[in-house]
Formats: sequence, structure tokens, C-alpha cells
Amino acid sequence: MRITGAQVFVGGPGRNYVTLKVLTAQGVHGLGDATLNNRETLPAIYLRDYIVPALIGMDPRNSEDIWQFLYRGAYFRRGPVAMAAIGAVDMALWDIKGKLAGLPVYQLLGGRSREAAMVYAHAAGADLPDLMDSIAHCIEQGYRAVRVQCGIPGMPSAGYAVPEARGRGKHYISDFAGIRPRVEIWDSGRYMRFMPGALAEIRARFGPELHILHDVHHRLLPREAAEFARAAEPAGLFWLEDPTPAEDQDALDLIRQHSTTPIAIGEVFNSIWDCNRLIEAERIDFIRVAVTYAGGITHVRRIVDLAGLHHVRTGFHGAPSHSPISMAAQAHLNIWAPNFGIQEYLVLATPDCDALFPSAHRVENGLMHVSDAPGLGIDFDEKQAARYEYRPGSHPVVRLEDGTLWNY
Ligand code: GCO
Ligand code: MG
Repeated sequence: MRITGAQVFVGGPGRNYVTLKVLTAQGVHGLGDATLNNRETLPAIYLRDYIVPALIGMDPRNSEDIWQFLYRGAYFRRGPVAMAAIGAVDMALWDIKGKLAGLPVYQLLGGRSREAAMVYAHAAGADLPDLMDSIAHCIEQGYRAVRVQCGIPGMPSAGYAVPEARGRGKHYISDFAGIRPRVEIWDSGRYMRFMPGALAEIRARFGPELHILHDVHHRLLPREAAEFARAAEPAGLFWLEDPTPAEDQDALDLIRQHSTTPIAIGEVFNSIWDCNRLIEAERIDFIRVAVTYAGGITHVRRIVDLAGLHHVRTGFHGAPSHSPISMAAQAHLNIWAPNFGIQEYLVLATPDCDALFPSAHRVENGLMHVSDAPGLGIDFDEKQAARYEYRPGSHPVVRLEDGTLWNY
């Protein structure tokens, strides 16, 4: 059996999804996702110019050897661009493997460990009453776990993932605004004075059952993060995400020394080498990697197994920065992983998105049910894809009030 070629598509409804389709002489094809938010053309070029020509003639069933070939063979290892490209190939090869076996990918991983996987939705408000409405809306839709992001009184800009105006909680992600980033102004002091109390009010309003998550998005210094994690304890968070940038991983000890609030980190990590110390030192409770830019199913499975040895559960990244193909690959990992925790889930299910990526995976009452179709259980409609082309966009850039550049 051999690979005869592969195509790369860039574009999609509201997002520049990078989709890889691997073709075989036997007519079976596999799909992968290499979307790297706001840098989408880079994994596409890495695939087109360097990986696809090398894949032709290889036996797609040897997904492990192909992974090693792409990782070790490049000499320059890791990094989000290369790992997104490798991840896409790996997903596509698991898709082919499942189709050949006539089995859904989760069966190849070891079968079901649970009936369905809990997901969390996003709620956001320009202020606390607006956020309360947004949370209530998520609960009405059946979600049991909600990430809550709130506008901060006096903050010059709305804040991370927060709408500028009330009632717009669903539309905070702006795209295709060009490559010159919007500037947001941030003030950690105002945030620290307001947010822990707001989290406690959310707990009081919605009761003990709701799983409440909050994303600091790398904005605090380690000492501030320790203080914040402790101040948030009365809210009983499911997790506190990215309280401080994880580049200085020893600094995370400070959070552990001062608080028992569960910590989730890892959405920007590309490999097991970015998180092995964090996991082994048990500095985190949830690992946030994604199959997209952490090297696909083959590599993320290794991270999941290491995490399982250290009481660290999964909480894969699932922002719309990933296409439904990654979400499908993660649906299979989530159903299998013995140390599954939760899955981030943003409602991508617009009619346009469903038409481009038809699948039978479904979320109901806050639980993701995996399709039993062979392979990843997701398709890609090339006629629909022809409607879209790459459009440049950018993450905002964050500055302090005096102009100092800060972390987005
Ligand atoms: C999350 C993330 C995202 C990122 C985005 C960047 O927890 O979902 O923080 O919202 O900001 O994926 O591209
Ligand atoms: Mg995050």
C-alpha cells in the first residue's frame, strides 16, 4: 500500500482552516488538520514544499515510522509550524488506518473508557450581569462546565475573550481584520482586585454543581498568579488556566505552595518536551495540548500516558483555532484516555462549517458522543472548500497603560 499524493487546502467559514488530504493508490484517503491560528500559511507551506513530496511512495500504515521520519528527519525539531504539519499527517494516517480496519480510531487506541466526554462551553460578559446571562444561556443548552471571562471595571480594554458591549458574548473572536493587530490595554491590579470576587459570585448564583473554569491567558506574574489562585479558592474552580506564562516552569511551584486551585496549562505546547517536567513535578492538574500542533494522535497519546502516571488529566485545547478534524481526532482520544478530564468545545456547528466538514460526532447536554464511522469519522467537502480562500488576521497585542508590551 502506498501514498500517491496529498493536497493542502487553506480557508473556511470565519477561519483559515488548514486541511490535509492524503491519497493512496488503494483509493482510501485520510484527513488531517494543520491550522495554526493567524499563522496558517506556514504549516501549509511546510506541508506542500517539504512533507508531501517526501510522503509519496510511503506505506501509510506505518504511521509510527512516518512520524519519526518527519520529526527526527527534519533535524530542526519541534516548533508549532513543524508540529502542526506533522500532526496533520499523523491524523490523516490514523484516519486511513481506521478506514482500512473498518473501525473508529478510538477502537485502535484501546476502545471506550466512557460513554461520552464532558465538554466545556465559553461564557463571556462585558460586565458581571452580562456574564451571568451568558452562563445561564450555556446551562440552558445543557452544558455542565463553563469557562467564564468577564469585563473588569475600569479596565481600558475589554480584556481577554471579553466582548466590548453587553449581549455579545458569542462574538468576541474577531477574524480577518488584517495582519496589523488590534491593541488591548491590560491592568493586572484591576483584574486581581475584581475577578476572584466575581468568581465567588458566580458560584453563589449557580450553586455547587456547575464546573467553573477561568482562563488568565498568561497575564499574571508568578507571585500574582499564586495570590490569584488562593483568592479564587472560595469559588471552587474546576481549573484556572494559564495563570502565568509557562516558559519559566519552576515559577509554577509558587502557585502550588500557596493554593490548591487546579491548574491547567499547555495549549501553546508542541511536544512532550514542553510539559514532561511540569507533569513529572505534578505542578499542573490538566494538560491542555491539542493534536493539531502537538504532533497528532501518535504524540499526544504519549503525553496522555505520561500525564496518567502523575494524576494529570487531559483538557485538550478546542478553541475554533482548530478545525472539526482535530476535534474529531480529540473525540477519539477523549473516549479512550483513562485519564480524561474535560474537552474545550466551541460551537463550530454553523451550517457552513457542517457543510465543509460533515460528521456524525455530536455534542448533547454538554457531552461529546463519538461517531462509530471508520477512521476519524469526518469528511471534507472539496466543493464547499472552493468557496473559501486565505484571509489574513491577527491576534490582538496587549500593552500596559504606559505602553509596555504584555502577553496576549
Ligand atoms: C483557549 C485559548 C484560545 C486562544 C486561541 C489563540 O483557552 O481557548 O486561550 O482562546 O486564545 O486559541 O489562537
Ligand atoms: Mg486558553
